Amino acid sequence: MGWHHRLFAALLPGLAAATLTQEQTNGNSVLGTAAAPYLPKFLTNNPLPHGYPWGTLTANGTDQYTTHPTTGVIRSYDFTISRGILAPDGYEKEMILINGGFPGPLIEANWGDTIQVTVHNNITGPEEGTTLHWHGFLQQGTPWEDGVPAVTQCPIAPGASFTYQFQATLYGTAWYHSHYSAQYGDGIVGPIVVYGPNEYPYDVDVGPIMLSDYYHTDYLTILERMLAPGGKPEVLSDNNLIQGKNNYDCSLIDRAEDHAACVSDAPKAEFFFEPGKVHRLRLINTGGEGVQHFSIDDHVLTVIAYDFIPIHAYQTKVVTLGVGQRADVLVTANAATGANASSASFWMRSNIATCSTAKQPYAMAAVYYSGKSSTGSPSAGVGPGSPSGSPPSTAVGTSTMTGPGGSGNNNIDVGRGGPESMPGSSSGGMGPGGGPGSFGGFGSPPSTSTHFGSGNGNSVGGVGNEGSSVPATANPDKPQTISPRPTSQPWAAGTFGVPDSSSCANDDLSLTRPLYPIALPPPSWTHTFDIDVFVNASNVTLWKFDGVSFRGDYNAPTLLLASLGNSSTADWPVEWNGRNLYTNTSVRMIVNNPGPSQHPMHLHGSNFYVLHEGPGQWDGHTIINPENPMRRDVQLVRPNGHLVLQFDTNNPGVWPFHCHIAWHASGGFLTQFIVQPEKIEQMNVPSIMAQTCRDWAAWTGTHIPDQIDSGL
Ligand SMILES: [Cu+2]
Repeated sequence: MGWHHRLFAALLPGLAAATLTQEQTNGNSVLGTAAAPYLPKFLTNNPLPHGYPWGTLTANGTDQYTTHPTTGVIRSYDFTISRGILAPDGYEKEMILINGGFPGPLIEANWGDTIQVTVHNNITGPEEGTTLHWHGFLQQGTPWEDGVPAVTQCPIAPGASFTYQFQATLYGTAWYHSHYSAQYGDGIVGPIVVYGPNEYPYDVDVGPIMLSDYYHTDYLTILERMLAPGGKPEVLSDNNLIQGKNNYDCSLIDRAEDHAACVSDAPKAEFFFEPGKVHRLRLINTGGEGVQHFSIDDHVLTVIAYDFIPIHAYQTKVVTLGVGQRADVLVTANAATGANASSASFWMRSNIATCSTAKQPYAMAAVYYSGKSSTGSPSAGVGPGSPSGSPPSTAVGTSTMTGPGGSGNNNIDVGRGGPESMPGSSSGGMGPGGGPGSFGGFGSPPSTSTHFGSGNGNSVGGVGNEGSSVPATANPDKPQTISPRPTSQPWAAGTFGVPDSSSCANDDLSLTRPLYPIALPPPSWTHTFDIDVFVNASNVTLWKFDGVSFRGDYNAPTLLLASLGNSSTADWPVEWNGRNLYTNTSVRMIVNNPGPSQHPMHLHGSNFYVLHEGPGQWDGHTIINPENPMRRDVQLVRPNGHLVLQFDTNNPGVWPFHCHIAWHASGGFLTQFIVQPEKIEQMNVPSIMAQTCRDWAAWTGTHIPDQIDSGL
């Protein structure tokens, strides 16, 4: 219990019904606040042949599976994973955090760079193993870097470190998460952006926007209840977050059972648009179960990529994302024009009302047209020109991007830090050396900074500005920084309007075509994978996939066994649910879902082709766009429906294929493929993999790991 101190007691002594600071809600993360920077078009500390890290390669002219740049640049990150207490939605939760923040740090790289992340497992009180999985990365030639315990590695033992290193051969938007049990539900998640060529121009990269259902109960307790005799396989989420933020009505808590501290007025996330400009938003469903329906009031979304696949752009009012899926969308800030546009604001929404087991399915965040240069606190009039603060509300965004060198022409040479650092935007931007945390323009009344705390470097800019206007009673819609808060209405008013699309499937496959076309090859093997839920002899409800309920052995990673020549699945325990694909070239998978819940199906090591999806059973021959079928790494199979996928078995390794709902994977919903076993045997597996297993074996020699689930 040493780590188990109370956040509010420690940080908010005697404070009643106050607004929480960013440090209290999200720790060291600044995502979803004014302090989060816009992203550049690419990182410039690279070789730049022909002006770009990727030279002359293009999105629509490059087969990314065979051609990618190799820059030789290594992007290094250092992650320390440890327990901590935060209140992302106002409810105090014991979490497991990366570098003290939720969400975890943003990883950035250019296409062709090598990403290197050293992970220190400092989880104590109690100790646990961990691994990190780099979702969407193909790990060609480095299958042991995939971060799946019991498959590609032994867990990183408590006190030990492990350095992942892999190349970004695809580009776009992705994320990382712990793949150890359902551990990422306690906070081990973060975004990844890989910059690459764009077919569709934009002005401002708003960066990752993480959409996530959220559970007040720690993952291990959830699993213990779910996997108890007589337990139910469905888990109800408590809230829905955008960028790890939302608020929660603490009066909903059953105080007879739950004594956690809770403040109802936790701030929502905030994003900043520039009037008239085109913005790129990188949406990621980082949740445990929920299907997110994302929209922005009064703004049409142009989808330009799904997962790591650039597609022919199409427009929609709502984007549907199952767990693990990403969408890159362009949004033009044209819903308010004229002199007052820069004071306009709108709600961003993400709903999990119709396809998910959610107690509170509505996530909202504020979008301000004030731009970023005025971020800190627009109503306080920040900026070099107003060091002592202008009268409240007069300076909102007026200084934003009015210079001749605004973000409209930054297609080529945007440096780190984004548009506000552009030469030419100095009329409104921070001066040289002036980050959002360094200005002194707190022009608001003295009371604003009383709860701000001294020396809180994370709660930069606007966080301090709102305290003055916090009403005595909590306002659940109150944003963190700025007034006026949005008053916009959802696209179709009413509970089940457009933002609550009743679809539990992804958008129509005929709408989505990859920019670089690849025709569907003939399958060398076709197999039907049935989804089944059953009650075992101990009265525990589990999942079966392809006839088996998976359970892995942390001490015997299958990839490492295969590298030693043990790839005969007949010799493996049945519950490893392994399948050797031998010399297959392309495997077709028909997934049948006879149940009432959707499942986001995720394949490691390859992007699959999506051949067909729909209700009931496949007719056995209809394929959507066979000359250029959609490719992805996650695709929803709808309730009482089918999904037909196919992947080329050209990446040697052992690759899981599973439902990405954390609770379903824990319940055994996973299979694994051995791809090109003879090539695996020829690979030189780094000796650190064996050492990691020795460290894990040593730790488990004196500790009994609490593997109550499948392990994944
Ligand atoms: Cu599932």
